[in-house]
Amino acid sequence: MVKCEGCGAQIQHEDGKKPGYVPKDVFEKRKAQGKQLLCQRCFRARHYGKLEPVRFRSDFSEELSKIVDGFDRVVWVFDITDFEGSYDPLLADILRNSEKILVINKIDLLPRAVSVQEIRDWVRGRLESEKIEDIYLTSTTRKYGITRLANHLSKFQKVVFVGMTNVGKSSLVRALTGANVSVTPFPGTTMGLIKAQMGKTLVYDTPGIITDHRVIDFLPANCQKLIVPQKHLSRMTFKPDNDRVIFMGGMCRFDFDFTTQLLPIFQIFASEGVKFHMTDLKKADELWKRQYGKLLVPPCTPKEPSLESFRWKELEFDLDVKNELAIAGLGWLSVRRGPFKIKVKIPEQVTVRKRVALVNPYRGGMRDD
Ligand SMILES: Nc1nc2c(ncn2[C@@H]2O[C@H](COP(=O)(O)OP(=O)(O)OP(=O)(O)O)[C@@H](O)[C@H]2O)c(=O)[nH]1
Ligand SMILES: [Mg+2]
Repeated sequence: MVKCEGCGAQIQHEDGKKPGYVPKDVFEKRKAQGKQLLCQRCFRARHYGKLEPVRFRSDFSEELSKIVDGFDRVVWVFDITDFEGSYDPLLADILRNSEKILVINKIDLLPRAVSVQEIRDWVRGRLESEKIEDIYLTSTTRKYGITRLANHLSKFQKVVFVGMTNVGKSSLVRALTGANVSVTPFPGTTMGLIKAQMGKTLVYDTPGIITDHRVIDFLPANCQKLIVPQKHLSRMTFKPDNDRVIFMGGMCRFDFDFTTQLLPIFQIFASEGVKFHMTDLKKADELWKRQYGKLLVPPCTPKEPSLESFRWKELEFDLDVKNELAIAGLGWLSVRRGPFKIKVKIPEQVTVRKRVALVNPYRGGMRDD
């Protein structure tokens, strides 16, 4: 079986809409020239920055549960900017009995004042019930933590990188092994198991586990690219009155309720592609309808997906200093002055969680960097 060396999909020449497609003549030509064997989708993603949807996006979790015992170590990868979106109980269950280490990736995107130790302690606290051998913090873009991770993994013969889509598994495999696997800002890039080598250690990349509990999971590929943070997280401070409404794009609306004299203050962290908008309660409904997918991004267009296509849930939280409210696949709100009540309106499937603050508001941690 010949596999695409970028995404691991089985190469086929019959159906352009299925994974692994490449026209036979193109494939033979690349092979004869000794070039890397890529499917059309990987080729286009790399050269034109486009990811084409494939009709059959099969879920890898079932296959993973069958093969996971065959590895000496499982490397469970998380994206620190989307911890809620990176944790999936189904995947945790599959990995329950595996010897595993955790890699917390993309730490370059956090404010620099958050120390490595703080991140590590916070993650340990969040995953108290999981049996984890060790935690490694990495940034593939800054080459941070890669050598330490390589040293640890070199003790084993066969390791596998697993996690949700887009957390940076392929970027890590690439950084560790030099293999030219496909890395793109679109979730769902890797389509099959890919074997690479780091010294004597075999390192396997896998397709990400697909979910529908992150905001990005509902967006078409071109919009996902805009909403997945690449180089920076944007951060905005708000001090809303009671009759204000804040939109975090068109797919997340905050309403408030507080009786305290001091107005609450909080910051919202998200990708630069997410557009915030504060408005009066009286104008909010109309603005939402009119600007959804226009001023209020994501989504990137009013129709993909439309406001009417979602079932919306409304959740209420009591927030205070040292709390954050995380919206999976979108960003999080960090309280600087409270207490206050917040109502969140969001598509039914999206995970929203009140959590202990990752970014501590008391520790000069808010300087812009
Ligand atoms: N800022 C930052 N971006 C990163 C880092 N690691 C990966 N990325 C970006 O995250 C996106 C996804 O990376 P991939 O390596 O393709 O993620 P993956 O987990 O293999 O994704 P799937 O194959 O879809 O499951 C790409 O745009 C990467 O450039 C990092 O350490 N910092
Ligand atoms: Mg990948």
